[in-house]
Amino acid sequence: LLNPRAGFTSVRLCNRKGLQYNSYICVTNIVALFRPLQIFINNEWHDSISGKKFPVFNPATEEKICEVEEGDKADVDEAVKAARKAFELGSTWRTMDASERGRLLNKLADLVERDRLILATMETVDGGKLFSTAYLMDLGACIKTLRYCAGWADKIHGRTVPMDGNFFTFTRHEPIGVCGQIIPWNFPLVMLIWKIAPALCCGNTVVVKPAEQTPLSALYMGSLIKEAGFPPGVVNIVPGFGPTAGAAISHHMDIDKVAFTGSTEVGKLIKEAAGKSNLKRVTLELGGKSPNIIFADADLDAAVEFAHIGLFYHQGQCCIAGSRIFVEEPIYDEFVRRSIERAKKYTLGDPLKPGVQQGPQIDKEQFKKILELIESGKKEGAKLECGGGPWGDKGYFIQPTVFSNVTDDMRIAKEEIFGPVQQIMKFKTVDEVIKRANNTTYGLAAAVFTKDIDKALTFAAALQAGTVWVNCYSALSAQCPFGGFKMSGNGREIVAYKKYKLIKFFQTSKF
Ligand SMILES: *[C@@H]1O[C@H](CO)[C@@H](O)[C@H](O)[C@H]1NC(C)=O
Ligand SMILES: *[C@@H]1O[C@H](CO)[C@@H](O)[C@H](O)[C@H]1NC(C)=O
Ligand SMILES: CC(=O)N[C@H]1CO[C@H](CO)[C@@H](O)[C@@H]1O
Repeated sequence: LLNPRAGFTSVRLCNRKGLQYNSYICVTNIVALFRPLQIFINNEWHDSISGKKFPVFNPATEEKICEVEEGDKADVDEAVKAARKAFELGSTWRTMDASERGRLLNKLADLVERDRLILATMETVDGGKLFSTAYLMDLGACIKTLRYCAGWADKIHGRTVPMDGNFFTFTRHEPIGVCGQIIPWNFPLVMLIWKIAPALCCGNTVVVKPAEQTPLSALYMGSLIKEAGFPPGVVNIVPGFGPTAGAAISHHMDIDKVAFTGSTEVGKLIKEAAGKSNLKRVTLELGGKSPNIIFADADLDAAVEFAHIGLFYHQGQCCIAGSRIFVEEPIYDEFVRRSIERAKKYTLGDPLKPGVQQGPQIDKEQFKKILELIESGKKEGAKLECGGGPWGDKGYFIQPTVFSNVTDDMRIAKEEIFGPVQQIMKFKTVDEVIKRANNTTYGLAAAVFTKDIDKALTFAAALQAGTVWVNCYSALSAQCPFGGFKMSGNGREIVAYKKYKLIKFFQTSKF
């Protein structure tokens, strides 16, 4: 793949411990990396039944990278058939030792590690993610999550229950069955692994639909899954669109569980489809408008930096983005001043290039939506401190933007922006800020910055969110389940995909 005649760029990466990686990325011959481009069913590559394909674009250049086979209902049906067959009692997968499932997941982790450079390059070219972030953070998280779940495979234990009467009861933990998994475009590979690894470690089979914006790394994973030695049909990957392939998965009568990461609007459609079809189990990880509360006694340098990263990471395209920053009155002006200074430091550009700190938004639709919300902020009376418009003459770049003087009723304080746009609000009392922080339909994450442990614990209890960070933001790891409250979804990611039955024995005598 690394053809020496093609143009290379040398990239030096540094992680927080100062370790350096020297890597070479082929930039002119990049399209050659993107193989295969078909639907993956039964460990084989297929064209779409309809004959349709769809284009995939590089958001930094707006250029078409390649075309991918477009799966819809007919292809999902084939994938489900393969997954069902692989899940049958007596199949290779069902009779495999649990420790062997763990070994396969570890083998897959090894292959992802081997091809880390290729996968990180795909995430960058296809999804606009900074190469250094993709290589270190995204691929790092993928490998760790695969290994974490590999370790779980042979440690899925049940319980014994001291039931009244002459009964002995134990639980038998089993895989759920065929699982449909619908992946978002903001973390294409991490979200894919977060979904397939906890399903596979328990012995489920899966039908995965990557986002139409970012299907390439998922398809590459298909080739690694086959190489690792997973039996045919255990993992099936159907690239396509939400209203066709995604809807086919959520309505399918032979899918036992659907897991989705994406918007609250689509999450509602999926839950409805599950209800109207076979009442399949549903796990949803949806939008957020997470509050980040900064008290005057906080370490100001740390609070400014975490609030900044908590919002601007990956161009603001994170469901956990801390997009409502409440700052206590005495430090408000200083916090705003430092936040503007921080946001102005960016170098925007092609995310493959070394030194670039901010890449493009994913596509034109998101780009336009973000600019429209920025306009609404200006109109509704927020103070635009910096940024506020597009950047460059091609690609979907938006200047890092900071709004101060934001009030709770403004659209930028209520709607998920999913872009590099920071909202800073002022508060005076503890009671007031708890009410305001919770006054949203979302409940994904929240943070509080204070040196007062009593305040920290009060907020940890009062904030309605699936994760509450204290004096930090965005801390995530394979060991911690992830998910939200309220309209940010239900269920948790990186938890075993299993169900259990109670098995009750009658004993004629009691001891
Ligand atoms: C802040 O907003 C209020 C109205 O919400 C307005 O009266 C005031 O002038 C604004 N201040 C600044 C500095 O923009
Ligand atoms: C909640 O927000 C709405 C506007 O979105 C506002 O009318 C209401 O007063 C707020 N409630 C509290 C307790 O802040
Ligand atoms: C909208 C909402 O959920 N508001 C809640 C926020 O938190 C306070 C205090 O915990 C509740 O009383 C509100 O109902």
